[in-house]
Amino acid sequence: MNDRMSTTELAGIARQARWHIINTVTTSKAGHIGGPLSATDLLVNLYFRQLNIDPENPQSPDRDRFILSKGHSAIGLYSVLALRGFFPEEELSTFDHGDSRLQGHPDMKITPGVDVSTGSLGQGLSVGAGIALAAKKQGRDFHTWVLTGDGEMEEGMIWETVLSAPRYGLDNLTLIADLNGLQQYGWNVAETDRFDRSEPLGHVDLEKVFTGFGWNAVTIDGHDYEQIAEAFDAAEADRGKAGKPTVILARTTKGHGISFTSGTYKWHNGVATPEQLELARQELQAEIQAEETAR
Ligand SMILES: Cc1ncc(C[n+]2csc(CCOP(=O)(O)OP(=O)(O)O)c2C)c(N)n1
Ligand SMILES: [Mg+2]
Repeated sequence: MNDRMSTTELAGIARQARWHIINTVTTSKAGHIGGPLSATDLLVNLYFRQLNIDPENPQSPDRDRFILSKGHSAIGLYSVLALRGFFPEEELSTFDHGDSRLQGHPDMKITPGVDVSTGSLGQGLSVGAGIALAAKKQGRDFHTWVLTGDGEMEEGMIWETVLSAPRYGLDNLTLIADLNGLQQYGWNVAETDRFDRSEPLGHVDLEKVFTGFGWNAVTIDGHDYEQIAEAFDAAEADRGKAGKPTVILARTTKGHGISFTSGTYKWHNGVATPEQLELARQELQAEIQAEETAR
């Protein structure tokens, strides 16, 4: 959005989105929770502050593009798209039904606002690089953003694009890495601890690696709205100038925003009990009330 929203307003939207995520997955009785919740603040800042998009005209050729490469977090994207006006919020209750426009993984052919179909991890960055390269060739001035998971970044295809994107000077491409330190289970490192929770990329100095490959790299707290805004603005300001792509290494917490889903691989996916759903509602609602009192 060009008329920029305040941090307080954005945080309020994020709480609504988080409620939609857990409530929708509970209603549909299937879906992912932890990945959508770790990415919510990044998605809200993109869709309500950064992207040049028009919900009334989702196919505009010069719109900014967004690729949710970690497609299993679809309900996070759908919640934000609904709040942004791409389709009615009530439609979220059809999530993952056979005849719904809101499938378990994003489908660009049926869902307004979805630019690329994803779900098979590892592919979104190369698609984003292709779109960014095409934009350069066609002289179009828009930005392409890609969001990956940290487990996803174990996929080799990611690194093929990390290697090649600087070669094409793709300063119109920004990768946001959702570094929540967890994936579906963990690594099978020992029989006694099948679900080792070590970070997928915890042993890697990602800033050094990306910089070495020729990228701009910045590390932020992916739940801090000032840091998110600053990193997004800087990446966008580089378009047409820097001659290299940017990676935003966003440190996040899986399941962020709800006490019992926060910081555990066990809520990678799952369905809340009625008691858990009520607790989540109270926590998100309580925060909304506290914020309103503070205004
Ligand atoms: C190619 C591929 N392999 C496996 C899966 C199954 N899968 C879905 S989510 C997931 C874990 C992803 O972890 P991460 O990228 O860290 O995502 P997040 O923590 O943000 O949920 C896996 C293995 C998949 N969708 N695609
Ligand atoms: Mg992860």
